[in-house]
Amino acid sequence: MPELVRYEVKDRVAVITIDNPPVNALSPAVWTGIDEAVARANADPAADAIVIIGAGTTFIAGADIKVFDLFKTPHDSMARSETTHALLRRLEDSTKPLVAAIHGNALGGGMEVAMSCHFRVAARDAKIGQPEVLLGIIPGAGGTQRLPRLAGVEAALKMCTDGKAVPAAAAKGGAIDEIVDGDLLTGAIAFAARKAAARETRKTRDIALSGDQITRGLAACAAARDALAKTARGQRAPFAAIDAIEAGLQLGFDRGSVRERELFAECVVSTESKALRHLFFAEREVAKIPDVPKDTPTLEIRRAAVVGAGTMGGGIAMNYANAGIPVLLKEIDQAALDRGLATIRRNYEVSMSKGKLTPEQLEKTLALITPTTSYDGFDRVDIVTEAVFENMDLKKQTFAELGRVTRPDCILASNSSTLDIDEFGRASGRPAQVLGHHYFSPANVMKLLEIVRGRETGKDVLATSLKLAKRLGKVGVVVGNCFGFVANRMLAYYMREAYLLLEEGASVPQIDNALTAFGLPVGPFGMQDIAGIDVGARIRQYLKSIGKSRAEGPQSEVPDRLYEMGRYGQKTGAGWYKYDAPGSRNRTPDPLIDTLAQEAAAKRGITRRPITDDEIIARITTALANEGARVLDEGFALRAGDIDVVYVYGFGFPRHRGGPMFYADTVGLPTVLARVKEYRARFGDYWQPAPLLERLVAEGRGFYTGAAAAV
Ligand code: T1G
Repeated sequence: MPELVRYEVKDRVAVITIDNPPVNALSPAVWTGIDEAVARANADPAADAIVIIGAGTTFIAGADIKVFDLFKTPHDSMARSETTHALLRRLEDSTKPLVAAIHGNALGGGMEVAMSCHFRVAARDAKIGQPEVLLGIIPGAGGTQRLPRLAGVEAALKMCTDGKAVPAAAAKGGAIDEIVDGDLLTGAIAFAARKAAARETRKTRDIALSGDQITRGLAACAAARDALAKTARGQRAPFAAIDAIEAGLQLGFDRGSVRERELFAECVVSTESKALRHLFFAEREVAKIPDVPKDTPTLEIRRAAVVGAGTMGGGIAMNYANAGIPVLLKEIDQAALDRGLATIRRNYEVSMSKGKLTPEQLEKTLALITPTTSYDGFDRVDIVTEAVFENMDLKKQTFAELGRVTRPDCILASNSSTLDIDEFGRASGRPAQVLGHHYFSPANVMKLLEIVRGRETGKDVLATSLKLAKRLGKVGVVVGNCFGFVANRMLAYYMREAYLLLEEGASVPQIDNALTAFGLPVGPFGMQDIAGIDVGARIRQYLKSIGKSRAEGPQSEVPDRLYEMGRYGQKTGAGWYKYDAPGSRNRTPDPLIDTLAQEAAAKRGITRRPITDDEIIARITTALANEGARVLDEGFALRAGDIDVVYVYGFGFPRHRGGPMFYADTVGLPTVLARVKEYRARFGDYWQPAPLLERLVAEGRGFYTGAAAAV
């Protein structure tokens, strides 16, 4: 059994090293090890002071998140928290100076251990933070009580409600006492020895807050609550963090700590926290491809190229330039190229106006994008992303050309959102180098990258794509090659239900508002007006031409009528909504849509009726889960978690609901299946339960749980 907590004495300073790779998480054994080691140091005549440090690349990155699944009731959590709080008080009561030496990250429980030490020194590039709200919990080891005393109430509120890590150097003079340049352990031992010589210790819990600090702190709590009311709708944890900090200000450290434990216990057993913890691990699982070993060799990406400078092509080129990778941007003619470049410059100017970019940085980044109307230089790039019109013949022609003008080991990726990647592989003559890199609009903003695996795509090409996704700041998810892959294949069912609910009696604003209240950033109709109604219409036309449709069941005529009217959405000033002007985001509902819906309903012999928001959510989430079960069963997604990550990053499915598959588990698969059957009886046989859904219910299981009972 490797020693998780090591003890040695150096220059009369006891050095306690936490060694629990990969991130020194606080498992129960680590907690106990720290407790025993500090007690040992206090009793050790050879030591005048104590340093706690992490082995490897980081200090302690928090409690072991997996442990929280053991808490079935708030009581389970309370018992554990009382033990932890008592342990941290013992650290604080150390009679010898106790110093935390921080490198890498001190996060969550790691930061709370550090704050229970008397002093904290850190490497200049270290980070500290309380990211618990990102897991649907709050700091549960005294962080909401000690951080305000060290960093001030305002800073503590920000760190505990947005969960973002802050540079240790920026916290100097507050939570951090000294920045160490050079060897951290040497610097920490010297610092500790100085404190020992001065017989200096300091209990964070005894740092008193003045009346004025408390008054200003309470006002800051109220202001933080108001601000969060807009940004954290439907979530509990950020507000619970404020409640705990406020309790500390009003009741003092000890009773504030009790309130913290109660609030933590409430949060840790919540569905919100289970959903966010699920996503924490699901986001890390997506990078693991069973048949692509971790040590699969990857290709170095030094230069790139993009074919097509439209909305998507331009955004993709920006991703490469933002990552410092020189990129050729090709268009068929100068006019199209100039339009594409103008959009790119406008996007960067918007970032500059928001202070995200300096003029120098703008010009430096733009200089990495080389516009061209020829394939000159394509023989020197490591990857090409094709982003031309979503048309099979045009794309096959492009891949044939790319197969001729690029190096044999060059990766050829397509940004197609629906079409057969293997066709492009065949057209290029080297299918092993071909795969899909499906970005989401706007490509320079949305974090999801669907990496579509073709029948012959090489493992090195897949491994390279996953690594590249991280480098471009994207979350890469490997999916199979079926029509619409994972994201758009399931989206077709989401949109089918939205259109049918409209025909049956709901309105565009009602449906969109129901989904935004559920937690999505935008509803189906607002989303289509942003992406363009024409994009969907052209895909439907292509499918019609090959005798297919995107989703079984009735195809509403309303979106095609809008297309025929030239109402493509924001870009034309009208779509599902009316806009102040083409390109404007200011929208108003348009009664014309209700007329079109009534006409479509009449043609299909439907009697329109009042529809509740609950039915809207139930129909849409059931359609997503049912089709998701098919995608999983057919092997086009490796794990249910991959589907959740696709929807959270591709469409903004609310994180605190865990994604469509996790959400289905919270509803309970027996209920989801019953709904599919109810809808089949009410609306038609196009509602067919996915075989996997039926199997899981029959076996009493969920997508994630052993038991099918609601999570
Ligand atoms: N618990 C368990 N496993 C963890 C973990 C943790 N806290 N942190 C990371 N891992 C695993 C992760 O799943 C992955 O596993 C591997 O470590 C490497 O992680 C009491 C209640 C530190 C910034 O929220 O943000 O303390 O996939 O791929 O990109 O009040 O990990 O290899 O099998 O992310 O270098 C609060 C969570 C906990 C920080 C490093 N702490 N971790 O990023 O590596 S709650 C957090 C991170 C708490 C207290 C409360 C990041 C990182 P595998 P990785 P990375």
